[in-house]
Amino acid sequence: MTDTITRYVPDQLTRSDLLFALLSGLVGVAGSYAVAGYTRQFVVAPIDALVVRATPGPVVAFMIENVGEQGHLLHIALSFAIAVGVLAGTATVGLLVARRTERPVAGVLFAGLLAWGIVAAITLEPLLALGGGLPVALFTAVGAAPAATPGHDPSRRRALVSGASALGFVAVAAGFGRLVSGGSGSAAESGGEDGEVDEEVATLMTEAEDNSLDIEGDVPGLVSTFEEFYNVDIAEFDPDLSAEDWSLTFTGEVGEEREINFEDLHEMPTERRFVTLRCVGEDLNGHKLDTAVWTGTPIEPLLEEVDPGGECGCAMVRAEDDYFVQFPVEALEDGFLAWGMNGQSLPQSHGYPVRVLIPGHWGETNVKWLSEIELLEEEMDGYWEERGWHGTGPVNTVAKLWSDTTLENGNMELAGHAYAGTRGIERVEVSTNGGNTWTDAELSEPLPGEDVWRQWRHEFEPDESHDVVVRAIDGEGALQPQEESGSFPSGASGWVSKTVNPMDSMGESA
Ligand SMILES: Nc1nc2c(c(=O)[nH]1)N[C@H]1C(S)=C(S)[C@@H](COP(=O)(O)O)O[C@H]1N2
Ligand SMILES: [Mo]
Repeated sequence: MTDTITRYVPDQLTRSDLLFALLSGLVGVAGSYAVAGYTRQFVVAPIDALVVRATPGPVVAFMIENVGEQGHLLHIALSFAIAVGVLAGTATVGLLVARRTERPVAGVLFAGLLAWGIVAAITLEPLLALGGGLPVALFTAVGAAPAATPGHDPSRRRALVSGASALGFVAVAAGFGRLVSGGSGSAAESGGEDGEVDEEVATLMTEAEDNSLDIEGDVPGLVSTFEEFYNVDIAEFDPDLSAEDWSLTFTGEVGEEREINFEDLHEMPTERRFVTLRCVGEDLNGHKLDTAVWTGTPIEPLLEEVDPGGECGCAMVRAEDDYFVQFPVEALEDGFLAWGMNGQSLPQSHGYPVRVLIPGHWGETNVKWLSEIELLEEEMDGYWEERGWHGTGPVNTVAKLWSDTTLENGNMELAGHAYAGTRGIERVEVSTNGGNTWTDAELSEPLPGEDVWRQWRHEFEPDESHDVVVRAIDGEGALQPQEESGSFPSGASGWVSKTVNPMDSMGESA
């Protein structure tokens, strides 16, 4: 007979403590997701931004060229792991405090406060940070609760039950978080949902449809839909801005600093323009090339008002996601501040509420979530240039071979788009014999605007297999260079080629 039941409180961390710490980290991240959704207020978001910024340039370039879109998955997985690790760390410290002071409550409070503080500090959302802090405190409490009897260690059963409830919590939190981010009515959903397309845009969209060639194969039209339009972001989490709070400042070497808001912008003369964007990082025959009808206002009058100075005649354009790119004021003067896309407000992923469009230059100059235009004294590297890219200049000329299809009449149809920035496209030539002879392809009528792609199509009677090559001639009469290079650092070059066979009629282009 024992007279008293002494409580068994180890003062070292046990293996099950570490398990509880890990569970705490998991539920902390899940809790943060439950209240914030997949937004910038989610604890993983700022960590991901840091990871992205800390990744060395050559690694980023390698990922873009070789891993492509899946590269995002890698850094987001790493960021998740870091978030779980950090919150598990706070629980570990809490459990240590509980053991050492023999006061579980102190440990739990410590862990909860620390977790809340860290989430609040990195997301700058003290209230939403409770979503991360409370679950950590809860699971630390379960882990810190003293076992009832010596010798009989119930931690295993407790761990099992807690593990199961943690999983349950994560699942519920995930469902809830999806509701929050899906139903927040944030800018993410504003594109395409805020009503009527104005008449001028509608006319342009109709013109684009009328000009589109009759292509049997799977080739996008002359205007890309929101779903089709490619996306390149430095961060996984887009800034979630409101038009009312948005402003643009002109700073640095200016005669007069100036700040304009969304209303000011709308009072400027409004224009609608077709503009094509192409990413310097895309493969030669890749699909990071798209066109929209944009609504906005020219930058030049605004620039004139601030009276830009500075030795280099160059500007750093900055954005709310800490993106920055530097290029000549001369290019900026031709630019456009856009708040509309295909007749809707900009979707969040394309820069809501305001983005820059620079005609004829690589995609990276088209700054989304614009915040500041700084006139510089001397040239500085932008975000991508720091990572070795040369992507601020004019685009390379390219003719894409996006489809080869055997038609019902037995003929073969080749089709795609061609783009040369502000030089324009004058001709697309197709060879079906490996470049021995060339034929002009059918071209879509040019759309209004100085920076718009064209569609091309070519139909021929195939024998067996054909080595198809396509090349464009730009509006200045220059032939698309034949010399091949990868996209890094200054854009892919060469002629797109593919062996096509009428037998495998469903053939897809390389
Ligand atoms: N603020 C910001 N602007 C940005 C980027 C970015 O990551 N952040 N990416 C740039 C790059 S590399 C390209 S190719 C285009 C892509 O624009 P889209 O996502 O609207 O197609 O935006 C450019 N503007
Ligand atoms: Mo890009």
